[in-house]
Amino acid sequence: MIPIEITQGDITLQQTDAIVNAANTALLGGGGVDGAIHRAAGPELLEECRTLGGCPTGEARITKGYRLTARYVIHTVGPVWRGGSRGEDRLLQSCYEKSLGLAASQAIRTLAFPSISTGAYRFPVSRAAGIAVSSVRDYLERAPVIEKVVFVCFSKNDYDIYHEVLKVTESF
Ligand code: AR6
Repeated sequence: MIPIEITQGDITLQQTDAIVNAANTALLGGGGVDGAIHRAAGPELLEECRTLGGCPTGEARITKGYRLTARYVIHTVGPVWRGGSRGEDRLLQSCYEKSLGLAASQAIRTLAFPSISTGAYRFPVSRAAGIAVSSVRDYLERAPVIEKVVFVCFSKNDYDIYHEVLKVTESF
């Protein structure tokens, strides 16, 4: 059984070792989940982010979690949706893989993801959920060092979509 869970709520309240932030290339905060994580972690998070020099789309960087319960924040930059033929799927998959790779290298055992790129960056949520679930599943099969991944959906609608995707892929 692959250890993937889906929950509805606020990712800043997760009790996992690390939470993933859907950031932008500057890594200096923003709206949506990025804003919520920076508010909850406190100003030291921005200070550390300033030392990182940004992050390209599809890559990930790690910082401490400061006032969060999570000990680490993994910042990844999802693609802006531009119709689907500009490498968006591959870049989104890379966000999940790079985040998991960083987590594994830091001995992080439990990790929570938001629905990367599906807010301000307008990636269609069903398509993004399919990529999220298959990327995480493939990675966990190859690298079982991660014990649990939680997808934290902000809305009930997103929660239902992720659930459906997980159910469909589990039956294969
Ligand atoms: N917990 C979990 N999910 C959340 C939370 C929260 N507290 N708040 C929002 N979401 P978005 P993106 C959901 O826009 O599309 C930022 O300004 C939200 O409902 O946060 O990757 C960055 O700085 C949606 O389902 O990220 C970038 O500039 C999901 O998180 C840009 O937005 C992602 O929405 C990144 O855009």
